[in-house]
Amino acid sequence: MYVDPKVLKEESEKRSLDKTDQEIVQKAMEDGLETVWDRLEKQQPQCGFGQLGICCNRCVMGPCRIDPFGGEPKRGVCGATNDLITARNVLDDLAAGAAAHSDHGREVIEVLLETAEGKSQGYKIQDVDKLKTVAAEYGIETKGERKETIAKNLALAMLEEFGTIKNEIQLVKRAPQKTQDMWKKFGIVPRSVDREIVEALHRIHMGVGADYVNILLHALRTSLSDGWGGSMMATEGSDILFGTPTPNTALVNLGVLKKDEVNIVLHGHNPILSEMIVIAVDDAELKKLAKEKGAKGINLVGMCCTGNELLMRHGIPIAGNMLDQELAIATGSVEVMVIDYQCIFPSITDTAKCYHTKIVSTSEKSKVPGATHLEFHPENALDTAKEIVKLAIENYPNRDMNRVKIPDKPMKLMAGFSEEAIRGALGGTYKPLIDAIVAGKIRGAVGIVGCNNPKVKQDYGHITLGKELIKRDILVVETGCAAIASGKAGLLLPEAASLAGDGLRSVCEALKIPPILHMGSCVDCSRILMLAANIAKELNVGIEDLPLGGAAPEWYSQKAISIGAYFVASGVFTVLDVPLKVFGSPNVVNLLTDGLNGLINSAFAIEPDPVKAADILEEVIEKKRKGLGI
Ligand code: BF8
Repeated sequence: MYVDPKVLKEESEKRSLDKTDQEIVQKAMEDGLETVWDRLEKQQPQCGFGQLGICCNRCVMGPCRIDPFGGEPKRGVCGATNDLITARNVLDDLAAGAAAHSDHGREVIEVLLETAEGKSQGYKIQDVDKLKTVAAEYGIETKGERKETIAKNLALAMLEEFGTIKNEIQLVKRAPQKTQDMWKKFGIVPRSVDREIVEALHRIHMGVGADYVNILLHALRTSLSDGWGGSMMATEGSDILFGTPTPNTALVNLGVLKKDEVNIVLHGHNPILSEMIVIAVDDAELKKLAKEKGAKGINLVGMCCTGNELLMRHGIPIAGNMLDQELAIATGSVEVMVIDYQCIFPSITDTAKCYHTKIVSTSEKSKVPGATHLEFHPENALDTAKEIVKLAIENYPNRDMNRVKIPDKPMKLMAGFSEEAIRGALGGTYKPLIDAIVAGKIRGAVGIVGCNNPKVKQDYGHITLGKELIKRDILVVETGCAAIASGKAGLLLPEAASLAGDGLRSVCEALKIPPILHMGSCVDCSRILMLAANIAKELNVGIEDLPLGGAAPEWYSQKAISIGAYFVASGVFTVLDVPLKVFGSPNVVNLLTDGLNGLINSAFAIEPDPVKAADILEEVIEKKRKGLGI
């Protein structure tokens, strides 16, 4: 389809910051492919009541909406006010996000159990040290026990964390005592993962309480059950099964796809699927089959957070972040995109139809019309993984080479900075980092996390904020699509230290590390919590006392609300650049951005401009430094 080159250029530059992405945005437009940006445009203008959080579609007396200018209607049919409707909507979104992370965590622990019992296929317990450390936290005997026995007992204890009468999640005890005391004082210690999520759904039902503050306090408790519960178990269980990440180098952007190899893109979240595909592509017979079909080899690349999992542990190349899923297909070079769940566009099979790409869905929870469904179960995981790889190889001859366009410059990056790896690089203690912070070489640290959102130019928020912070000698740690954005922009390389202030640069140069550290997938925000907790414990303070901040510059997902909330509830001041849907309730806005300070010494800010967001974060960090007397 002919599109004016000027329009192509302007539109692609409006949609994405990265040159390689822009190249494929242009190809997608020329191919006449409908993408997320087109769909966003077709939705304009979006519902103002929805954006303000004051529409309620919870029961069939409604749907209701409140007049945002103070006129009528002031209440829904049931009598709910703008404050209540907004707070319930926030809790609803947050609970969905916490559920998504935690259900992913549960599946990892179930595989750990089946592996311990010898019932799974292809999995092994790889980090025995971590297995023993975590088991000891649960009071499980490790001395002289077989690793399988320890793993079984640990998996059973962790499954207990999901929905029982235990009444307190074990891993919450990893937080500094002062932070735990604060949670106790305000009644937000999470009791179990499922309990908080179910109670959240109960509380948003019509007629269950009308106090927006009480609802939002439960939102904090639910988020803590994710951060210190479901997500943390996902991270720990995955490390035990697949290894705790250590620093490595790899490649990123759509240029990791190959012109002459079978390209398989792994998209979604859970490493229990992607790790098996990693093993399968190494199979000698499948490699031979690929050659027979005319390909030089099999090229496995990641996307979104399952891509981050593979990148962190194996240095497997990553094709991009959330807004790259359609663009990867638009290169015309993808034989199979394997999906599990979360962040996968429901229209992805329609996108694939424009090329030869097959979408393979693998989770019983996440079926997509038009996809080939090869359901993944731990008992025959490797067989299924091989079947998927074979399908991709057999699809290679269907590729139309005339429609292939792959950017030719993948970017190098460094990843693999687990909390253990960072501590290890510092000599087993955070003292050198603390000394650098006390000396003012590093003013503090900020966790930039979360997604892409087509309402923001792809990667612009992440990159602008990241660069602003490092320039101000603030160390940045990242997860999720934020980290992939930084990778594409070359900020995850030690050389990027040249963009940092003098103090941070000198530290990065001495340690040969980038000024922005990739700490993993979204569930690995739990690694950021552990980093903060362990530093706080060395200083004998609470997390809320540390010169730290959080930011989600391009978030879109309910999961990001949960992450933001558990950062704030854990004492990390957090800036959201894309507004939460709360502005229809000044009371809710005040509570989240100010009132929480009085309760938990931390709060949210909402600031769409990433430079101004950096100003806010710097101010908070300097205030916390003052509080610590440094
Ligand atoms: O799992 S992949 S779009 S939701 S940041 Fe955001 Fe990206 Fe999704 Fe977190 Ni990860």
